[in-house]
Amino acid sequence: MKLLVLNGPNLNMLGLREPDIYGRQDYAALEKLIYDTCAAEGIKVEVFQSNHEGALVDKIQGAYGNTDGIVINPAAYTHTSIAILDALKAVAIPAVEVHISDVKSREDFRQISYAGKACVKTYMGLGFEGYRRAILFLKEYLGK
Ligand code: CA2
Repeated sequence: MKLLVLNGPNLNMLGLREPDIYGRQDYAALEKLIYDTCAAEGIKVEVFQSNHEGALVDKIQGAYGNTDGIVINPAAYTHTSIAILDALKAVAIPAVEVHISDVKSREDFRQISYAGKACVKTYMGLGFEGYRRAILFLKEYLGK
């Protein structure tokens, strides 16, 4: 079983600012949690972060035919990117949306999730734990 974990713009800045919203741990700690979770579950994983919408679209397209599931936190592109939604629909790989913060209780402009429309499940407001839950969910969902 192979998963792709995608993180969108500014998530590489984790731990540097806004700790009340995103916590104190940095991006390297998030990557470690993902790699450790997947190793413990016998899952192959690629983790990719980009500040560029097209790079995320390219990565989703590149997963076609070689990846069983996608975990995606599109960050701000969640609320704007029909391109990421279309890419997820195009590859039709089961995807789970993750948000570190509780987006539902934040600003109006964060209330729409385009990527979420192509996802089988969403975890939000659980901090980094949301990524671990998403990985475990996909393992169960994919029956592997
Ligand atoms: O809660 C989430 O995971 C978000 O996807 C994070 C995005 C935000 O635009 C979404 O609405 C919700 C923002 C990521 C920016 O991360 C930062 C990290 C450190 C300092 C400032 C921002």
